[in-house]
Amino acid sequence: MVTRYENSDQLQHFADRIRFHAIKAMHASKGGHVGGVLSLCELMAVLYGTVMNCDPENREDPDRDKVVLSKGHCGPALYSALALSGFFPKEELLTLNQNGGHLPSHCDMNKTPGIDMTTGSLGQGASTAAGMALGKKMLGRGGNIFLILGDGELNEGQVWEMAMFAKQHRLDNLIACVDWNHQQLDGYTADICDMGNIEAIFAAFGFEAVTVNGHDVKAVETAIRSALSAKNGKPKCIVLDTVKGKGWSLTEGRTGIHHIAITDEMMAEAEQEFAEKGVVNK
Ligand SMILES: Cc1ncc(C[n+]2csc(CCOP(=O)(O)OP(=O)(O)O)c2C)c(N)n1
Repeated sequence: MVTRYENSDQLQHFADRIRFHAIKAMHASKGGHVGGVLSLCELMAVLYGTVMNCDPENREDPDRDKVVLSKGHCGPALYSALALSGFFPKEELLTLNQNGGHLPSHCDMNKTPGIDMTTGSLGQGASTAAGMALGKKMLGRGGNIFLILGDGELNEGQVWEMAMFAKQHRLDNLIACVDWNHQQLDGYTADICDMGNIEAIFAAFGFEAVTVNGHDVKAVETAIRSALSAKNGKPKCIVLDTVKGKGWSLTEGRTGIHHIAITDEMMAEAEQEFAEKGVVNK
């Protein structure tokens, strides 16, 4: 049975462990999408640590919850959460992006235990998630689909085709979580193609939408539980106000950290920083 975390301190500690092991994995693979991985860790902790009905022992349950990480370049955050939840040994995290391994840089449902949809081409996970949510409805199945989008990804028109579809089909089992870390590949989202008020746009498309501090595990959990309880025919959107590179002093809030190499020296600094939080190799 997967570990359930009962209070905010435990959930935050789980988020810190997810963060540290994701950094270790990206160091082993000589680099990764560090910024967008680290902004996701509190969401991952809340999903796998408390709210989701999903664990290694019920993978075949057709009524379980599923995750579509549409910003699939941030796979290491999800891999770290899965490994620490018992889907595969955490030592395998160190095989990230190696030929013949189970952990490609972007998510692949045919390679990694616990990955529910193959992603990486931005926008496409939105459509597959809506299709999965509709499938559950058509088959009379329980469970929910958690779709995780990047704020830069919202520039993809396919996301808004999904939004129209989700409203039309009354997909109240679809919860879109937007990692609003304010940056995309090469700059601030507001400078490249500003989406304005993300919550308001999703609301205009017929979603029940809310914005919360994406690094406050209690706020994230409350928003998700509220979304799960409102079976009113409306798809849900939770905009997570986050910081790119969160939780590591070398990257938090900086620019130019979308994809970086992690040197041995940087890793040594991370080991020390996370040891001070009580999070090394646990
Ligand atoms: C269709 C498509 N175009 C371009 C890319 C290359 N790409 C990878 S990440 C990224 C930026 C995504 O920004 P955002 O969604 O904000 O992600 P985050 O900042 O959280 O990493 C781009 C353009 C891609 N993966 N898919």
